Amino acid sequence: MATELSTGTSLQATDPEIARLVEEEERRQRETIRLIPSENYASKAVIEATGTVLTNKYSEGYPGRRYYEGQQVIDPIETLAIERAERLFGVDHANVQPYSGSVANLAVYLAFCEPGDTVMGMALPMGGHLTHGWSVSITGKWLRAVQYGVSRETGTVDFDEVRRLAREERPKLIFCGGTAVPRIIEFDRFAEIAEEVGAILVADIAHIAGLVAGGAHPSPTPHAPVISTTTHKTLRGPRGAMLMCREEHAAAIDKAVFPGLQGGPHDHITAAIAVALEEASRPEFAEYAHRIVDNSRTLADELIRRGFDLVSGGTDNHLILIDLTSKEVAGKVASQALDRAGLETNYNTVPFDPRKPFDPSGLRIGTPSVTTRGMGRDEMLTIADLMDRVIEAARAGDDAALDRIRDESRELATAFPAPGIDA
Ligand code: DSN
Repeated sequence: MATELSTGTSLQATDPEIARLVEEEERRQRETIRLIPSENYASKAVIEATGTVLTNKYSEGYPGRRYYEGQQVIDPIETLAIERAERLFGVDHANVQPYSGSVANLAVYLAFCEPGDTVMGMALPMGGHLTHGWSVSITGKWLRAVQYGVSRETGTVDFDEVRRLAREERPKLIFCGGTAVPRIIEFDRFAEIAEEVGAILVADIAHIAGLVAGGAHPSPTPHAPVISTTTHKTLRGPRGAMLMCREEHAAAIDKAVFPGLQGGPHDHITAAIAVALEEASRPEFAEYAHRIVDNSRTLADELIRRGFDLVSGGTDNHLILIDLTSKEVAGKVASQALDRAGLETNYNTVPFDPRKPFDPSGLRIGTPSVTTRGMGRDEMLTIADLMDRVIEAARAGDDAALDRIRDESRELATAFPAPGIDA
């Protein structure tokens, strides 16, 4: 049955080629079970805000202090976004202008460091982020980055190593958080170490911002003077980022974002961030955040029952990191087979991975998107079953089986409308 697609008639008339591709992506998103833990479905309201005339405006500066005229509407929009962020996360100050999480993190370095200064973060293959000082990133090239990891036994942050490195290296900044961390981030323990060595603790909550907002993960606010986040992952906003901090750091953070790193903010995105923050302040969002974690635990338990080996032995949040070594399938082969079968994941390194980053042992999955679609316990059990069969088919090189599973996953996906697409 044909489904009505949301691409506007103007786009279709002006650029049918792009319109067709957007429609194709819309259909792909509708029919696929999305398990990439950093992705989500923004609401129709958020998507609408991004597609407005606000994209036409320049507004370098901050509300009340701009370098362009005509800010009668932009100022209240940005002020609303700031106030909503401050209220939702209980922080003194928010800056909603960073274009992305990477730029937000760069602004933190610019605010507090000189080139060559020592900083500390979790190593990328251990679950950290490129911008936490990994060697190929500017943050690993222009700063002296010391990297901590997880314990080989538990797969969780090795706080003895964090403390030892911090005492030896005396970093200016310590980043906590990451992109493949399936457990609670213990902000209090990081804060204790940062305080002992005189470092500023930066909590990168990009992955878990929605869980924090909804009370499904402890808040970094009492412990971290600086908080960095993207807005489009569990927080379910548009693609963008925010920096939040204590009052004493507000001027340095603002100056680092603009004029330090960026020019004009993307006002259409600022408006959409404001909408997402309003949505995230509602009781139903808190329920959503808790359901993400419930679903993640159900999926993890079922995968373990089926013989999958999970880093750290399970999950406390939205994310599951699978070490496929025991299944005798490489992460990339598995993720490509899953994609063919209609389950979207990404291959990922696992801690102490003997394989290369472009062909690692792991698979990273998560439940924010499927939870947004309204899936629950029964569907998590079905997804574990589909994944299990896909991995088996991938090992056997059975493409026909993958294509049969594709029909099942399409049926499951389309039974749960995705906000912003089907609404
Ligand atoms: N690319 C993001 C993720 O997938 O986790 C991190 O920046």
